[in-house]
Amino acid sequence: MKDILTAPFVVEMEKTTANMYRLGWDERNGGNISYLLDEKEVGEYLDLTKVIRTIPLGFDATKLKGKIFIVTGTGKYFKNVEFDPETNLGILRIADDGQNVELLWGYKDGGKFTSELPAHLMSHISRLSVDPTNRIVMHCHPTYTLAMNYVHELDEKKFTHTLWEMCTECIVVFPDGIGVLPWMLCGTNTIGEATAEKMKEFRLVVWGMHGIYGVGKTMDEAFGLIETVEKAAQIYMLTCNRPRINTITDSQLVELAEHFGVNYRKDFLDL
Ligand code: 2HA
Ligand code: ZN
Repeated sequence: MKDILTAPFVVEMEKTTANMYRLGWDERNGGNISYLLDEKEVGEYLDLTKVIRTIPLGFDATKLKGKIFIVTGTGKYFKNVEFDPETNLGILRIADDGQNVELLWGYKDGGKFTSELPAHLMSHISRLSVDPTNRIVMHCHPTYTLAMNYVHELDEKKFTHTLWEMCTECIVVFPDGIGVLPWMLCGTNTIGEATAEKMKEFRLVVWGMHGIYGVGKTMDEAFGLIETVEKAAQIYMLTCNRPRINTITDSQLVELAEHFGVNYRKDFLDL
């Protein structure tokens, strides 16, 4: 058996959480990541018949039964993951009854998965239904995106359109736009269900006045989506109090989308 601490997916979780922390997206215990793993690959590092603990889920995840995820722990700080992955992360398998998870590694101090696991697993179910290669669900509190939530209408079309105007590459990176939820109580099945509904349509979902979710086939895709939104939101926040002299027009946005061959939300433009 290989050493789990050398597993690429553990190292990737360490590097990503450290990176997000240093970007200021994950203060204190803010943010969470879940990463769908390949069973065969995990089997090289862990005895998959050895379950450390069974933990109740509090919702039905039958559609994911048998699937294995590495997930950040509840109350844990992203800044600490790289120094103590076995306490701050857990590897869990969705039990056959869909009501529990089987802990295979981690949460060493008796801890458990993030409080946002409903939103994560329900989002995995949604994304897998539209993209069977999706693996990552990432949540964080990026500063400018959050700031923008207080001064910009929380409307999907308007929010997306404003961000598309802020950097030339935005419409190419997230042509599918951004789903927006109003402020809702976090850590609940209700916000999980609402997020998952949006995830059928979007790879990015803003939680009003809380943060953002990004998904992808890889850590780079999920991270890159959020990073691009955050950059655009920063430009917006740096310019929104000043007269706008120049902008990227809707016809230029179309030109970009057509040149790069992306399937963009035409209804998010005013043509
Ligand atoms: O886990 O970000 O949404 C901390 C959070 C809750
Ligand atoms: Zn949060």
